[in-house]
Amino acid sequence: MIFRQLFDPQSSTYSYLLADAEAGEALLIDPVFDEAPRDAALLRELGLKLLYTLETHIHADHVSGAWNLKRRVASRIAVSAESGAEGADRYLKDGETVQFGRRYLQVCATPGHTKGCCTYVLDDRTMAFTGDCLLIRGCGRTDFQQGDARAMYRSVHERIFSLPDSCLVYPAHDYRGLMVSSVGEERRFNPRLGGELSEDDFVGYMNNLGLPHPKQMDIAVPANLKCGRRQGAEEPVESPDWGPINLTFAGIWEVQPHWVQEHLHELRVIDVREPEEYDGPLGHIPGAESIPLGTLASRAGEVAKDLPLIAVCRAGGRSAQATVILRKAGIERVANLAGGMLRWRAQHLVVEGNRD
Ligand SMILES: N[C@@H](CCC(=O)N[C@@H](CS)C(=O)NCC(=O)O)C(=O)O
Ligand SMILES: [Fe+2]
Repeated sequence: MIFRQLFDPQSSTYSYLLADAEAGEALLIDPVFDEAPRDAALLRELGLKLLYTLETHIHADHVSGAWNLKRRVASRIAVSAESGAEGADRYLKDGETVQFGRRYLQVCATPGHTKGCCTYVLDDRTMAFTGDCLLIRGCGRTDFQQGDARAMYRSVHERIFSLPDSCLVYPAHDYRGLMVSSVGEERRFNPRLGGELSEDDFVGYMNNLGLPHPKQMDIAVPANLKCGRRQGAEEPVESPDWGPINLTFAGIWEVQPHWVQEHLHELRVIDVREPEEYDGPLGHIPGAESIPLGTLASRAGEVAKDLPLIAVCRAGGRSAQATVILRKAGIERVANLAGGMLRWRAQHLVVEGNRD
């Protein structure tokens, strides 16, 4: 099984990718709207088909990535039937399972933070995705969105603490950077819900949290009641208009060699290898301008901006850094040639100055 914990620093949200590697099928729990390009890149690079995005609840602090991913990678949207959200492809009920390849998640209703909260438990009960119900040494607040401290106490004790002690707990947020806990650990050490603390102790604690409302609440809740369909975001996916440029999971805008060859006359190619490599055995792309990487930052001003720029090096590493330098210099239409001259040559594309 493939498992990735992904973090959105703006809202301190964790998203979780689970996939059956052999079947190539994936689920993504609690995606974040603005992280959809990153998530789509990871799916593409790992060769995974995203079957469903799943929400643990209607988030109040960030817009869900469910709808944004649906329009990018044609995933379906699953939310709890109790959530009140409209526009989902599937409404989940307690006990139901969501399959990916030969694995599945089981839906476990854990209301309290919101009425429709659920925890997703992996088939072998080794992992539980608790949303904002049980957090690491904490729990979600219960003072808005039909929050109910008594319901939360029961959800945690009856539904989560009844899982094996070794079951790992993965929450939707952590504001201190903690990443994972376990049922046994939280049963003993959770300062609100663990040890001998009673339901009344818990309610007393929760009634005195005194937290300000999340800053994004007025934007997030209405959008999430439409599965993350943000107002004004009706247009197709925003992407560079000058070519088939992909953002990698590493955060680099990249373009494939064949397209570059076919469009050489409408591009400016910057070769950032050393001069002896430019004139070396691999040759260079016809018309490529030689600006070694070490001099690029100081020479970025002399690069003509009339055409989009393609950065090239031997294998695509130094030129990736070149795109970062050029973007920092304010040039937006720039992409890295994937695989560099090595892939260019392997695909028998046109070169000049080569010695073989
Ligand atoms: N400062 C954060 C607050 C986020 C917040 O209130 N988070 C909720 C989950 S949606 C919560 O339950 N927090 C628990 C806590 O902070 O202890 C923001 O403005 O977004
Ligand atoms: Fe929440």
